[in-house]
Formats: sequence, C-alpha cells, structure tokens
Amino acid sequence: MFEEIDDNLQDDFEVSSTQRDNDFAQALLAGLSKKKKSIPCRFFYDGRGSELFEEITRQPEYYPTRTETAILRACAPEIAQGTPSGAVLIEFGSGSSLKTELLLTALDKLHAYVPIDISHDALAEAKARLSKKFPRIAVRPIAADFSRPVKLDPDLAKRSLLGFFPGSTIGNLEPDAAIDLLKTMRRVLSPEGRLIIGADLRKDEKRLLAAYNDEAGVTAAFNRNVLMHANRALGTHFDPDRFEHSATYDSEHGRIDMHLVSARSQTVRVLGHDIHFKKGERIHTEHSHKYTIEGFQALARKAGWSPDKVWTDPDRLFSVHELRCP
Ligand code: AVI
Repeated sequence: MFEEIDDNLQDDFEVSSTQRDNDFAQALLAGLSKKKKSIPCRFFYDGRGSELFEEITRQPEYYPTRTETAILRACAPEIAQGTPSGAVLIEFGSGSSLKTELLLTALDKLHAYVPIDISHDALAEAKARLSKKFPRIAVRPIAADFSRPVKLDPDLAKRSLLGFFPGSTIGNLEPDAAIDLLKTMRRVLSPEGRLIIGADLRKDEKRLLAAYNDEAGVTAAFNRNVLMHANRALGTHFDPDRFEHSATYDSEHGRIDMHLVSARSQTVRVLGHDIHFKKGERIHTEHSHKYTIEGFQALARKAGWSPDKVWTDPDRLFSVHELRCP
C-alpha cells in the first residue's frame, strides 16, 4: 500500500512508532507521578482507540460529528465561491479524510489536496480513495505531526491556500495550546490563506453530559482504552475493569472533564515503578472545551487571525468558522 504514495509522500517530520512509545512512556510516568494524576488525551488514539472514536461518532447522543457534517454540506458551496481556481486545500490531522469529501466535491477547481497526518496507513488509504473519486485533484500527503510547522513544496506554497481543521479537535487543547496551534497553522497558510475550523458550542449541560456518557458505553470503553494502549505498547499491568469512566461538565471553564476513577485501592506496575491508586482516586484523561461563537473568535484573534464567516446548525450545537490571515 505504501508504494502507491511513496512517489510524492513528503516525510519531513515522520514520527516513528518507537518515538511515539517513548513519548507515551515518559508522559505516562510523569502524569501518574503527579499529585493529581493525568494521562494526555493524545494517547487515546492507538488503532483500537481510533476505532472506538469512530464508534462514538455513530452514537445517537454524540451530536458533534453529524452536526458538523450537515453544516459542512450546507456551507461547502459558499466556501468554494470564495476559493480561487488552482487553490490548495490543506487538512491538519486528516485521519480518514471523510469530511473532506464534502469540500472536495464543492471545490471543483482545486489544484491539490494536502492531507497532513502522522499515520502512513490513513494517508495511503485516503490518497487511494480520493485520487479515484477526484481524479483532477492532485493528492499530496505529508506524514507529519500537524502541531509542528510543515513546509510545503514551493509549487504548492505559491498558490492560494485553504486550511481545514474539522472535528472540534481544537477543543481538546487548553486555550493557550489552542492559540499556539492556531498560530502554527497561520504560519503554514500565510500570507493570504484562510482556515475552516470546527468548534463545538456551549449548550445545555444535559445534552453535553449525554454526549460523553453514551448509553452503549462506547465513550467509557474509549476512555479505558488508554490503559489497554499502555499495556499493549509499554507492557504495563493495568486492569481496565478496575477503573470507572467519569465525564462531568465544568461550567466555569466551559469544558467536559474526563477521568478514570480507581474502583478500589490498588497498585499498578508502570515501567518499573509501583504506582498506587487510592479507592476513588482520579486520573484526568481529557478536557473537551466548548466555546461560544464570540469566545472562539476572540481565541482566533489572539493567534493573529481575522475571523470572517461563521456557519452553525439551527439548534446552535456546533460552529464552523472561516478565519483569514489579516
Ligand atoms: C476528538 N475530540 C473532538 C472528541 C471530543 O468530543 O472532545 C474526543 C472525544 N472524547 C470523548 N468523546 C469524544
């Protein structure tokens, strides 16, 4: 499968799986040695974690994915109208590039699509599928960590650039880190680019809590999978059944707080260290920030962007923003 994309796969910042496991080991030990234990949410996404996330998006309570998809379907023609022919679409953390198809269908005069993702497999699959479906658009994947500034090939960099960052992944970052990421994206897309970015909105607490505590228990499995990921990748000895899923809403900060709660007093061997958990002790695993439209635009301005259009659904559950390099 790799051969298909090897020709023009730009691989400047490839992160090997060994590097990723080393990063995981360091972060896990550091996070579990703190008084308030934590595991960074980026470690949710091993192969199984990505599958579970896909399953979350199909749960009736998890409104963000289907709402954003409907918004993108509706606003794609308007986005296309403002995009000159010969432009380049750059997607940050493209994964399976499913929502991208909505834009590619509308952007019929696009020169190239550049998916940026850490996973070679996801890039190869996306390139094969999209090249077939959109033969006039050149698919030029970059295997990289999108939170670092990527350098585009000069033939692409000189064109009109349109960035795409759907999914409200920005909400999983603390506001300062979100500003840093928005600055990095601005550097990639400057001097005249635009960014289309999804941000989940603040809303009725009941609806938010339901989305992160689905009846079928898929979010709970996704949360616990971070421990299985550690067992598989690092040889730790967590028993995930001894940790309970918790997702609460912090209305002061406007964010969902996810934790794993130790169901009993227990000691777990982690990378040569005995880590003790009291009964009821919590491991913080994720924040999912919810924004008001104005709050998100203020954040974007702090990163040097000029907010332009905003699209939302009739129930104002989710927002899609157009940001411009000033
Ligand atoms: C990927 N991200 C935007 C999801 C969210 O809603 O914050 C991750 C997730 N966590 C639990 N459910 C979904």
